[in-house]
Amino acid sequence: MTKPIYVLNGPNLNRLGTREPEIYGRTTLVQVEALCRQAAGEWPIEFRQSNSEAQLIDWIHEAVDRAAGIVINPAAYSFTSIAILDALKMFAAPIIEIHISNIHRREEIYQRSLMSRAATAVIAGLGAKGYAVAVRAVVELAGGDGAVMSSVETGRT
Ligand code: DHK
Repeated sequence: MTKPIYVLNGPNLNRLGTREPEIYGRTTLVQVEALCRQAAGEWPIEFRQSNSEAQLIDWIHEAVDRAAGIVINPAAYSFTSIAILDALKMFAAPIIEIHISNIHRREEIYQRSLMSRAATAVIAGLGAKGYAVAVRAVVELAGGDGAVMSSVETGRT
């Protein structure tokens, strides 16, 4: 049985499409889910969103026991939650941290993500399309048809 890829979304992302469209675009979270499922092909996806820090931690614990990889947009918790970082540190398989906006070009408060310490890689600024790239990377790192990624040594120790 192929282990699923968990795609986890943090606070306020349920409002994608209408929330600050000049920063986050018009793509809704439902459309983001469709992009992820298309990019995953046959690979099963668990796609979830919560405004709750505790809920996101519980889902990461669940992923520790049954997932092939994690794609996570922790949203504002990226900059505040050591608890989510600690949960991600328990996960041994690939983790791709994703931000729809390029956080490094934004205000100071958005520039230093704690989560990157646990991530295999970080995608920021590709808009909703970044999710498809992230899912594709996990599929390949987790043993899917790894034409591109197989030669990439993940720096995670
Ligand atoms: C989403 C958020 O909600 C913000 O708090 C982050 C991230 C950026 C995004 O670009 O997807 O700063």
